[in-house]
Amino acid sequence: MESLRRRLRQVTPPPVPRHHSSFSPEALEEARKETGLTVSLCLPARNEASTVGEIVSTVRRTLIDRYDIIDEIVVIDDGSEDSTAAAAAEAGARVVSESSILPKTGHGPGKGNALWKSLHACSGDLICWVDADIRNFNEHFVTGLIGPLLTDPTIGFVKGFYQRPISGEASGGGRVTELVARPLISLLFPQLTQFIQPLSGEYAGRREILESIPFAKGWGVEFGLLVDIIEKYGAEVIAQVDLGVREHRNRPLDQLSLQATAIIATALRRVGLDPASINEAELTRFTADYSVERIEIETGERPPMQSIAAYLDQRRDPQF
Ligand SMILES: Nc1nc2c(ncn2[C@@H]2O[C@H](COP(=O)(O)OP(=O)(O)O)[C@@H](O)[C@H]2O)c(=O)[nH]1
Ligand SMILES: [Mg+2]
Repeated sequence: MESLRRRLRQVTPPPVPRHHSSFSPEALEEARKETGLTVSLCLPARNEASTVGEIVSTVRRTLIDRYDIIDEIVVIDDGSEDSTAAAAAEAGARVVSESSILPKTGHGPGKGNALWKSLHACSGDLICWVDADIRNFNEHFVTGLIGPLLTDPTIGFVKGFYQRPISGEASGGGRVTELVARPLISLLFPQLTQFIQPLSGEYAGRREILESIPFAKGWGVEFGLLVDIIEKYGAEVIAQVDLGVREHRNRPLDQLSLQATAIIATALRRVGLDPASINEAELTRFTADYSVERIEIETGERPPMQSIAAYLDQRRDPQF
């Protein structure tokens, strides 16, 4: 483990952060013509009927109808029980259910699993992921994230960061980031310390990179992607972009324990420990009346998409 830490300390730092306003829609339209790159916007969504439609219609109006920047908007719906699918389709997204994508690989819940499957469901050279519960969405979330990829060939992945208000206060959101991710990073993954919001749910990447790394199926996906991309390609391929302020659904503390457990499992796996070998990845919570709750945590991982034959067949198909 000591040698791993020493090796990871030697990585080159990521580039200096940029601001979303440095990527105007006009400049991106131009860059797209020059590069010929296609762009997919993808939203993983589970019961997000109240926000998904507004996000999709904003992107459609501004980055498809007004400017020619995005080729498709894809919503990966995971058995939503509300009207997520209808709201997204009505606003102009292609809605794909998680279970219909690569069915032979099995299906199941988890944001990371939905993102992994989206590599197969989306056609773009660049894929931009945005959470579907953003309440103050504006198209600059997307232009900021794809800007560095369209304008700088040395950049392979772009991580968003922002201020995180909570309960009427300007900051204080991102509790799992402060209490779990930052301590873990400081202790074991110093190569990630320069990432301002390592768990941000908004990021974009080049397909060649995204298909070459594993995806944690659950809440560990953001942590795993950063560690794995740095290890394989170096921190210098990751740009960070300031997206301003982001508001989303804030979870109660007891639900954050589940996310924290999944992130710790992803991190432990990357220092060589299989979390399933410790406690089968459960969160156990006793209450005052001594009743016990055991909640299973998704700690599984999907292999690099480029190892999936059906994916490679589809990519090779000239019709695609
Ligand atoms: N398709 C799919 N999306 C999911 C799943 N779990 C979460 N999401 C979506 O992933 C995004 C982030 O989830 P969210 O609950 O906001 O996580 P938080 O911001 O970390 O509390 C949202 O758009 C969710 O709807 C899932 O199992 N499947
Ligand atoms: Mg959220």
